[in-house]
Amino acid sequence: MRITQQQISEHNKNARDAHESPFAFIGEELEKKGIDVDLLINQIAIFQVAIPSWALGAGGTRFGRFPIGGEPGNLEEKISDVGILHALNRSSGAISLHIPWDIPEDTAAIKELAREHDLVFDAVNSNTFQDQDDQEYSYKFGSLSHTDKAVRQQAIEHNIEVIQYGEALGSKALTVWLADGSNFPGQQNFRKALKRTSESLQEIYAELPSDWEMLIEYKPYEPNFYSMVIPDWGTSLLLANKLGDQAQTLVDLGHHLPNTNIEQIVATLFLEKKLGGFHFNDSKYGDDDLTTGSIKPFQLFLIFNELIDGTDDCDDLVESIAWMIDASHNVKDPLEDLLQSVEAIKKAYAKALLVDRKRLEEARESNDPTGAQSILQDAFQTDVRPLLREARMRDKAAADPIGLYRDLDIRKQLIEERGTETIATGL
Ligand code: AOS
Ligand code: ZN
Ligand code: ZN
Ligand code: ZN
Repeated sequence: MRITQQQISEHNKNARDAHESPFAFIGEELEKKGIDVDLLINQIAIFQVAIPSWALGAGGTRFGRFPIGGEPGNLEEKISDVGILHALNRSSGAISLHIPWDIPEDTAAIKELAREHDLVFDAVNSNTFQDQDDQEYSYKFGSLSHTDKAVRQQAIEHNIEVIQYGEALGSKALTVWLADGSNFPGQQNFRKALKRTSESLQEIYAELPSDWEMLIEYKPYEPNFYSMVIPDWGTSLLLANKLGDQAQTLVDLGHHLPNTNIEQIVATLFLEKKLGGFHFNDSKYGDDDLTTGSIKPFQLFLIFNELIDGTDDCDDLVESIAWMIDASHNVKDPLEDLLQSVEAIKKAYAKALLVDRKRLEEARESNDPTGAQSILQDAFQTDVRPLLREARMRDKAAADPIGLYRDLDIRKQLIEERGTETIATGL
């Protein structure tokens, strides 16, 4: 299943009329403010968000799973699905793999397939939160923090193997998310568990290629509900600092307790040059993994605002951070959901680019909270959709990615190709 350039240009031809006047309007408004619209569109266009291989199928909860059919059953099909997304939006040019769910049998062929879809491989993810059939020791009571050296060793070796797969594919980062923790007070010696984790990470870090990064994710709860060994950004940062320059913190937006000021965490990590990457999603309660921007779009904008505020060069910013989605879907078509997430991320980025930084800083320096708020709101309330649409059309992507996805009945075609009883490996 491939989308042709012909299908896209026909769709765009039909969309052009409705696009012209809103685009002309915002273009004029921004030029009046002294903003270079072409530069802005270019900045929007180059921003790419990696798609996690595990978000391409219907997720589910422990209560049930409702397959939607046509889900990718192997790595080739997952790459093809991300290829569909990237053809539609030219903004999802990378895939983040998960080992062992996505073991590439023939790395050369997989690399070639990705190249055909214009995709690169983003961070590779290790998995020490599940037991695999061929595995000697169980992770029931932890992995890198386990009391038994043999279990820790197995988990260390798995991570090193993941790096090797990643190297063969051209990835440049390993993301480590640990489920390790405890369910009951007294169950685990906090100090020993953290020390063992730090030592295990050290052994993995020693095998990291010199141009790689290790991204350490944190999470306050789940699957352990009393304590997690890496519960928060402070612990992640502490571990990363001990490891060295190549180790960084990864911020998954869903991994905070309610009302946490995530933008401030982001600002601090960025200041310390320790912000390695994001797992974008949204949440109402916890690690809900909902569509990015569906609940708290203002928070997303504020996060980008901090990043842009803390950098001199937005092109460098885009290059230096791993931008990934981490999501799971129960009721939506996952491909539509991912298109919405990417759009929301780029909208937040575009709005943050519009903030009048000079005036904002003046308002801050003169202690004018009303002025500062107005400046942020002015950017946040701007309808940037015509800019994103223009960026896509210039890039030969679809004016309306979900519209075209539906017009072409892509899900139906995928079901015809792969069947209705499909299960995508993943969460
Ligand atoms: C788990 O909650 C974390 O968000 C992980 O980043 C991710 O969901 C997992 O690695 C996917 O397998
Ligand atoms: Zn995550
Ligand atoms: Zn998560
Ligand atoms: Zn999540």
